Amino acid sequence: MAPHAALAEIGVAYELVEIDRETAQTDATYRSLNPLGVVPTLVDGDTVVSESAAILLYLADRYPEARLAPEERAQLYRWLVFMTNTMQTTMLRLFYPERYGDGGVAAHMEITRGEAEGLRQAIMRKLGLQTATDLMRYARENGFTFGSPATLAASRTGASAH
Ligand SMILES: N[C@@H](CCC(=O)N[C@@H](CS)C(=O)NCC(=O)O)C(=O)O
Repeated sequence: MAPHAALAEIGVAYELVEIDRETAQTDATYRSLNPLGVVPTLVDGDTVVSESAAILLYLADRYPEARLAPEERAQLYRWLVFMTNTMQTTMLRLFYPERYGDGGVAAHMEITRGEAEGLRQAIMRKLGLQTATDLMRYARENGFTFGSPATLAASRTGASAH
């Protein structure tokens, strides 16, 4: 919804494609754009961006004349990250409680572990990588530092599995 509102505010022409949950989860074409099978995804020519916060930052950079982002970026980053890291994850638990089980702590941990492993596999598959060593090579070749969020996200979970 936020990326949609941002596009409307920018005033650029766009096509809104509604994707239902079932399609997002099962359609191979959609999953090639968004490996987790969730919405939203922005396709802008050859550029594909998922994650609402990333889409908003991308649009702010792409259309500076729309002044979506303040000059002073620190508070923008803070609130965007808070919304997607903290607020959104809490809301997802509210919207999809069944995903977290009703069988106590052990069952909850098992579900969460499976979810973390699913995320790790989706990242590695999307990047075409197998091992943590491949990931380090990928990071080096693409100009990511070890501290960049993408590298950290994949390596945190990846390192323990390889
Ligand atoms: N962190 C992602 C979360 C994406 C997300 O979970 N989207 C929800 C809709 S708000 C979704 O597609 N849910 C369907 C599902 O999880 O099956 C983002 O900000 O884009």
